[in-house]
Amino acid sequence: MIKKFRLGNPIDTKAVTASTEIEDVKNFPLELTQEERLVVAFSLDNDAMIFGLGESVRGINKRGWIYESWCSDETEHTEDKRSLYGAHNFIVVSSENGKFGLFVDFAGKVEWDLCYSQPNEAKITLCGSDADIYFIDGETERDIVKQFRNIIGKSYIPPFWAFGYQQSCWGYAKPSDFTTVRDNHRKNNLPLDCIYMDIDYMERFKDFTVNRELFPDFRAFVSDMKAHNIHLIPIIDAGVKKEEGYSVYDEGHEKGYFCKNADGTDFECGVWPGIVGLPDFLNKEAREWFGSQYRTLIDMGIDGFWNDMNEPALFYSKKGLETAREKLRDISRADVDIWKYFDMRNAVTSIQNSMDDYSSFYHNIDGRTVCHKDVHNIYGAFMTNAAGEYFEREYGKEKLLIFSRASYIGAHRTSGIWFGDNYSWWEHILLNLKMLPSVNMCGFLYCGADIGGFNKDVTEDLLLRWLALGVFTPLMRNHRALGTRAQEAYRFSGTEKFADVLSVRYRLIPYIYKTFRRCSDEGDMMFRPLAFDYPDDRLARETEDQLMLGGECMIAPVYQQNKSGRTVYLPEPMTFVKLSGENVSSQKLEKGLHYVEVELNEVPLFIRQNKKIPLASPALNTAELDTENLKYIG
Ligand code: MIG
Repeated sequence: MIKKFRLGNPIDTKAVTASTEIEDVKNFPLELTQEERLVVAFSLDNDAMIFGLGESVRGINKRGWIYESWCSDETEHTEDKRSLYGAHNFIVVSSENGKFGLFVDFAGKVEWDLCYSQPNEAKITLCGSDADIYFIDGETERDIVKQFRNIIGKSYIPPFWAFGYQQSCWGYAKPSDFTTVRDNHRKNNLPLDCIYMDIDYMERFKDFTVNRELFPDFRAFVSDMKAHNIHLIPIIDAGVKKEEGYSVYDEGHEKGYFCKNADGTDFECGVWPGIVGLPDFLNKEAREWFGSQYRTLIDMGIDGFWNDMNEPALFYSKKGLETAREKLRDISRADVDIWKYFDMRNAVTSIQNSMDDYSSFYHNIDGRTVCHKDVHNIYGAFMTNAAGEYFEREYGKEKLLIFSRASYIGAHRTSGIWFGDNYSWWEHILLNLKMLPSVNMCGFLYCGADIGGFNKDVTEDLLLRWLALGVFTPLMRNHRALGTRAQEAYRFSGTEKFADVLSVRYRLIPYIYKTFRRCSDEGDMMFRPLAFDYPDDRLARETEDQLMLGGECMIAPVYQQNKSGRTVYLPEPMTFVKLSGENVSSQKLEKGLHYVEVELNEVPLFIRQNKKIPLASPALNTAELDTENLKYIG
């Protein structure tokens, strides 16, 4: 049962597609304070657990921390943080006394104090007084999620080839960087379907342009890659470079499609291209205009994109920069003591992604002027919807790949997400795992983390262990930052080990794809906490490093260095399978705790009693994958 409550006059976030009757606020089942800020509060038993909040740090059980829904270009995903790139305002509370779901449909900032200030109290504070709040009653966690998914519409399904293995790196620039990656994968029997183009392919970081010095004939280059079954996936950033004669900028400026200052002039800020205008994706006309720009690249043969910097990330605004310079000028006139030194440092660093800036520019939503800070959390989602809606309209469903860094619920219908700038840290394998069920709850099915880690230096064993989790995630992309240690699968001594793990992905694609489609259709989760399937089993409920996958499997990757295996908890008897290249070994295990050994070139998988899953023969890309002749294991 879903109950919808409307407080004030909320902005349409486009999260919910179903029309639900609005209930009298007097019947709201939790404590609700309606002042300048809406506050929802409830108390929890000692045993109660809280699931959800999509892309966030910390555990599968969210209890015991304070989170903020505020799309952020967060460079360090450590447990002290409160926000990451997405704003996913949905939780499920589960205790012996009952279970319910709560969705706060609100475009501004939301603070989730989940037993942080008080051990048994949850307090959700909205930075505003206009919102739709949904309360969902249900028997099980999974059923509550299904009801929620039912009102937000079906999840995006990418093209089939997007389930192949993908290689990315900030820094691939010239054609030979891409052909080298392609050829080295082939030469070493390493499968591959996509190579990403980061900002380096553009002309002076201008969206929808290609650097002609690097790519004199881009169309021919794209088609040559296609002939080798490789899809090139360029990045698109939110900001449009201010440059006279650059048609996208000129048109956006003339038609008034950029976000505005209070005085009606374009708000200007600095990102990779230098000074940019921020397209007003909340303005329908501007949104459609931006969406149609992707055509330039599609006409050259491109069939996939990733949208970046759309929280939006701001390095500085013109005003912020001026204030910083003034402060520095003042400081430079005085003697510098240690406090002045800190002031000096802060003067520069504090202007990035600053609340002052987010509070100072405006959108035009159907003629109504709205301050950015009140709609911040839907900005990136609307950018991606602009693209996704255009693609579907012009090219049909399941034709183009699109995923985004920033997101809000609703964007799950038009795109996927990736989890942003993680580190080459072992603990980030685990964080990757924990986010999967939470984002699935919110409808984001096509998702994954930067495998191997984005920031800092990878090691061979870290990458292999991470890939052994990545073989199960719909988006399986190895990506890293400029200047970090190279991490393509052919860069290490044990290339065959990588071939063993990557071929497991291709063997599993028919199963993963089918499960994915079913979950999109039925509003189900592909990855679930063990707690959802074994609600009466305390050990299962508290398990934070294993997940249920589809209706048949459980996964439990090794995520620590120098381990020959790991301890795993089986809530029921299962078949323990190790997959490696062509090899499959299996062993029946009883319910309970086990230590299982897993080599670096093996992918561990657990199949439930009386269940079977299909395996294909290994292939070097999805085009060559035989999806008909399958062998069943279990
Ligand atoms: O400020 O385009 O998360 O994947 O490689 C960094 C360069 C901008 C952030 C993305 C990352 C991408 C990088 N971008």
